[in-house]
Amino acid sequence: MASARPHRARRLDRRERRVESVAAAAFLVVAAAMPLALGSSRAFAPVLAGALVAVHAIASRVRLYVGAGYVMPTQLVLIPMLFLLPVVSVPLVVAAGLVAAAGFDVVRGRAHPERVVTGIADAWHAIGSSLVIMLAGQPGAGAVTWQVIALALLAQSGLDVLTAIAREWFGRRIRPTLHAGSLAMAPLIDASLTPVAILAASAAAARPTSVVVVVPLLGLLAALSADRRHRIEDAARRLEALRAEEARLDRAISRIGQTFASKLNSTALVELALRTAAEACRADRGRAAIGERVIQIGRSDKRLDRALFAAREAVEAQGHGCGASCGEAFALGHPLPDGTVLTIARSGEPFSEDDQRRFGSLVRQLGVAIENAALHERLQQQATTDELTGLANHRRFEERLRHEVRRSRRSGRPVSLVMLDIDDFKGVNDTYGHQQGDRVLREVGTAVRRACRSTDLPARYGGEELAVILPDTDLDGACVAAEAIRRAVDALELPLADGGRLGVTVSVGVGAVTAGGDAGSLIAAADAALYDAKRAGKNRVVRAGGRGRFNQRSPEAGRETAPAVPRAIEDGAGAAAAARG
Ligand code: GH3
Ligand code: MG
Ligand code: MG
Repeated sequence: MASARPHRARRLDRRERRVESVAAAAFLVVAAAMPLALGSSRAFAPVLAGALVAVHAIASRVRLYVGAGYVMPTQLVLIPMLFLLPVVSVPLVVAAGLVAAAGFDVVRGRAHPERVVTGIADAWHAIGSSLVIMLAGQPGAGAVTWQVIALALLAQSGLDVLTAIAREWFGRRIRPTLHAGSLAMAPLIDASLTPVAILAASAAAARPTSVVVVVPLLGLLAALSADRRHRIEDAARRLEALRAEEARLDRAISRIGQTFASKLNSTALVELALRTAAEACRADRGRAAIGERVIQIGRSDKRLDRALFAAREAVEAQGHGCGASCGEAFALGHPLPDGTVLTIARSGEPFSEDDQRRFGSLVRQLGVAIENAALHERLQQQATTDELTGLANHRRFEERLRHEVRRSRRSGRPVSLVMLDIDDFKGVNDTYGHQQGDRVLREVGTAVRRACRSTDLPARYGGEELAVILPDTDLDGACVAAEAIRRAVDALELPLADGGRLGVTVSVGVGAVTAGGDAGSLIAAADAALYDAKRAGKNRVVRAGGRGRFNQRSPEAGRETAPAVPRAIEDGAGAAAAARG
């Protein structure tokens, strides 16, 4: 009969192996004891037994999949065995058929030799029906009553279900409810095959070779079972594809998350778009050139790269998204509004229209995202930059100063502040006009920026007052930097409308964060030093606190008493002060 066994493609573990070995050994003991203890009136025909073993082996290779397991239509052979062979030998002959089928798989390398042991244990059911037929007096197929057949079926199914439950429970801790489907189906299939099997047995009683009549039926069942298996495998493959699709979607969603986190930088956006497009369209490589910058994803491959290049050329020639190929490499390209072309490529299979549509839509959305990013960057820039000087504005200055002071408090590293004010700037406005005043402010801003390190932050504090934050710089270092700034401004010679040139100076106050100090007190200290520099005669650097405050003077004595009006520099006359107007 059918052994109602769960499908088992894998190797047995230790526990299962033990349980299967015990089940097989117990079967062999019982099956071998039966002929010895009970004897038989029928003679054993080796050729017929061999033929039945072969047909049983064929039948046990046909698997009718039900529930979580399968059922084998071996009932078609078991019944003829019961009426043609000595009944006491039937369990061993059935086991031989099962072992032959398993051995065939083992020889072909499709099963582990342990499958032979489970094959023997699968023969338990045959003991049930054999005992019933024997107790009924071993009637022939033509003489058997339906009551005997029903009883034999019941004993066979009972034993089969019991051993199946026991083996699964002890071997794998699988509850009977989990394989109830195949457990219930096995007796039903056996019962429905029994009438045909009895007819085959009756025919074989007259002519033993007639037993092969069951073979075409087995063929039909095998074909149906193979078709069912293919359908199941097909569904499993589709499920697998759906899972892969789902995983791709997950990855795409996580990319969108990265986009949110990417601070809307256009290069990062293009790279994310390429990766997402490659994922969505199953491409192996992607490329985009933004100005001098080339963004590439995937492994470098000459053929794919040629296809990418061809796609870019095609897009540039036609002005819209299109595909190109190079042998077995296929590429898609699509332009951004600024003319940048994004391309993706894969080998083996051309891109579908769906791929083209998806890629085009992604690149269009990327275009919008890049425009937004540029706008965002511009607004960000505007919000933090002083328009006239191009330096950081007051807001950014305050934020950065607070940040640096907090950092300094945590790390113990110093931070200094330089504040500078253009000397006699009112005079510049009054003498040369407001526009010239703006020009001076701009040039002073540029000179200050150039004199700073990249880690410093020069800012317009307000009016004609500038400031520089110097992270990781102590008061001494900041005074050196301040002096360099003062000199840089002092060296400026700004062209005037009349061909002359204008000199400009700044007074500088320097402060540094002291223990427990905050941004406000740092500004106050630097501002006070700046005030001192003004009072001391301008065009000089004064440090906050310390000995007498006035500790960095302009080296030029003439500057000690700077004029209250701007200096117009006479050609070749150096720093001679000559006020105009
Ligand atoms: P001191 O050496 O004491 O600093 O003298 P000062 O003339 O520079 O001082 P004061 O603060 O009296 O004058 C500052 C002037 O700077 C007043 C204001 O009109 C001018 N100013 C402020 N912001 C701008 C600007 O953006 N452009 C121009 N052209 N002038 C400005
Ligand atoms: Mg001033
Ligand atoms: Mg001022």
